Amino acid sequence: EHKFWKTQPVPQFSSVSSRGMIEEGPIDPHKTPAEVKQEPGALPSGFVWSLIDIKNEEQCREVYDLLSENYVEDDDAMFRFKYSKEFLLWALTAPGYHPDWHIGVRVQKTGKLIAFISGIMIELRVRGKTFEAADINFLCVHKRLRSKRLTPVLIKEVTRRVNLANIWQAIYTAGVVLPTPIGTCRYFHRNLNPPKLVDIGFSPLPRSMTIARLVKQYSVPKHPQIPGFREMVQADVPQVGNLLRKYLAKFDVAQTFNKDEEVEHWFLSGQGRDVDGQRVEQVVWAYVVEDPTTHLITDFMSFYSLPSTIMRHPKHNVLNAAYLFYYASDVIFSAGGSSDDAVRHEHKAKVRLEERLNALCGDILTMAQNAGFDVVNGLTCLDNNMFLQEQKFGPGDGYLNYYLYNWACAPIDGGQRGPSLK
Ligand code: YNC
Ligand code: MG
Repeated sequence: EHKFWKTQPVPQFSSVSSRGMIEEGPIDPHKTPAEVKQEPGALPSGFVWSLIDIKNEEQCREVYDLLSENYVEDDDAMFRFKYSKEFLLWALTAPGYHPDWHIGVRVQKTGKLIAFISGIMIELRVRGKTFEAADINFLCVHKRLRSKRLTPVLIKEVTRRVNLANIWQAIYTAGVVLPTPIGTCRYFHRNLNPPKLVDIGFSPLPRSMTIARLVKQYSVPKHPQIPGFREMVQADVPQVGNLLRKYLAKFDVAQTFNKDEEVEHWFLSGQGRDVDGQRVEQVVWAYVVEDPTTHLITDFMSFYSLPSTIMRHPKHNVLNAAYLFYYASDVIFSAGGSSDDAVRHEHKAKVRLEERLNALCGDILTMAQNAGFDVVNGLTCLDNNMFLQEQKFGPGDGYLNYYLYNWACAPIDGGQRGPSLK
């Protein structure tokens, strides 16, 4: 069982019961980059390592093609993620990224790309400790080469390259259960296009329901309702950065977003500008609320576009899905007070935050609808539980497990961490 994972510095399932009193920190002591193997590991014969320059259009297309055909599918093999080239570029070139953490495997003879794994560098805080970590994503092996133990080779190679940069921790998410999740989030789905979602089998049509009634039930206002709600612009970056850092401080696990450059990258780049007359797909949408009197930014919310291929349908090929991403509000609520006064104060803050997040999410649904999305997906992360049900998101079949590499840590509740790019 878990021939590979049992050799890795991750908590093993058997040690879970003792995690209550865990000392949080590295599982293996850190080495120095000089102690790391300087050569890539061996691949099965006929295959070669190939670093991918994701900024090169042709190479980006190769990764796109590999993922479009071979990446994550749902359990019923109805849908498969279809990340756009623009998304890959956005996700893999965040400030501080290492080009040599974008790792491909090719068939030696033909040059065909048949596997990929990637990491980017982020600053991560887990409870009271902050450190640099690799955020690992887009692990993919071509369907015809599955079950040949290529995955451990890919993971060891990305680990080696991360260690060469003197980084010894990683964070990653996966639908599969491996040793050992720090926590699990569930996917929720907000229907914006009932006729299509019913037609493709994404949403059921309850027997007592008609499409017309579903349409009515899921209709959203044509225009945003919050006074001062508008698209985020460049000049908002410092304020949004401060708001986001403050907001994320209350969660147990979060990327720190210490630099405004990161805020700019994650929320303002990939906004679908025309390049040399060529239309570029928009990846991320970000909005703020500017207080009409003080002109201060009081709230911020974002989503990204991640379509799925609809695998066997005569009429529809693509499900246009938006995913809730980061948000923040200047209403800070975190439970834990002990005095009566503190508890009363917390309760008020909680109610105010619930109101704000519901209003924000409502306007986000409007914007997503206007941008042509069929569905908005969200995880039970951050404070999403405060508004998912009220905004008519329904629970889905999918779960996402969160993992840390080489970091022992007590379990983390779903509502105690940030979203993910999957
Ligand atoms: C997975 N998703 O358990 P054991 S998520 C990690 N993440 O090992 P083989 C996985 N490990 O159990 P296949 C994994 N899926 O024997 C499987 N494994 O110890 C483990 N799917 O390898 C598995 N993308 O090559 C087993 O399996 C071993 O041919 C078996 O390939 C698996 O990006 C896969 O879902 C997932 O492309 C590549 O099925 C393939 O089945 C595929 O024989 C569709 O592998 C796409 C898909 C995964 C998306 C993601 C996060 C990846 C995290 C990797 C771990 C990073 C660790 C930290 C490294 C840096 C450290 C520092 C510092
Ligand atoms: Mg394999």
